[in-house]
Amino acid sequence: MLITTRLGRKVEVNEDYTVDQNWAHYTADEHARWDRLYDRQREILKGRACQEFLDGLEALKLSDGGIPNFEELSERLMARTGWKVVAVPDLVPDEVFFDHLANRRFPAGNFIRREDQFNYIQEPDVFHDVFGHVPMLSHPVFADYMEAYGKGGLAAAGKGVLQNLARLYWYTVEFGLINTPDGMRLYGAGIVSSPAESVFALEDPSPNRIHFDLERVMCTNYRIDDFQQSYFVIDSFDELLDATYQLWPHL
Ligand code: HBI
Ligand code: FE
Repeated sequence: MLITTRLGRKVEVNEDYTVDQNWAHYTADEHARWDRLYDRQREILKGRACQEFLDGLEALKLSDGGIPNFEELSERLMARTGWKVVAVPDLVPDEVFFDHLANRRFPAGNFIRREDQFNYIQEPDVFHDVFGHVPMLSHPVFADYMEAYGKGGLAAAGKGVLQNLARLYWYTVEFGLINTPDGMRLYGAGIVSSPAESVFALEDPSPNRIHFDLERVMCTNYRIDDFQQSYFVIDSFDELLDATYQLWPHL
């Protein structure tokens, strides 16, 4: 079916809003841009990202250079946690998004930011989605959390709680922090894919850093176009999974 993206592009998509990644269509400049984004962020994340994220980067060979081929990436990811990466041209409707997550498919942008968007892009491009989100999907407990979140989202559809669920996603999957024996570390995709926020979220004195509390997370508003005023901190990824059992005991 034909859709119009938020940027006004008309794109032919499958019923589930996926498209063919068409890996061959990336230019040498785009592959080089991925490498520059990757190298810069990897350096910043030393001592800042949690070990599980860094292990995922290595295990999925995202350091191999160039924009990853989703088919090859999915083979590696499937072998570890049964997840695969599917290409989408833009954000997809909530229901479609939840259905993908519930079936262990992560929808990742198939486009890469332009050179003039090198430091920030609002839309989730392939660097935000694949570098930011995919490494944690190789962690068994986080992989279970993301599936449970998707299943819960489908169960909650039509019950007027989507805003609460969006906050849970935002303060964990996108902007979550975790306590480790070596100190506080990053795991949220929105932070680990942002050079400035990777430093701000851990080291700036201004934001609140609140221990994860499901009720409080679900009633805390968030900002899309600026650093967060509050970050929520878990002690383990099991805490996230427990939160879904609280929300959806029947799952
Ligand atoms: N679609 N492709 C894509 N990626 C997302 O991260 C995404 C989405 N649709 C909805 C959405 N996120 C949020 O509203 C979630 O909280 C559901
Ligand atoms: Fe994201």
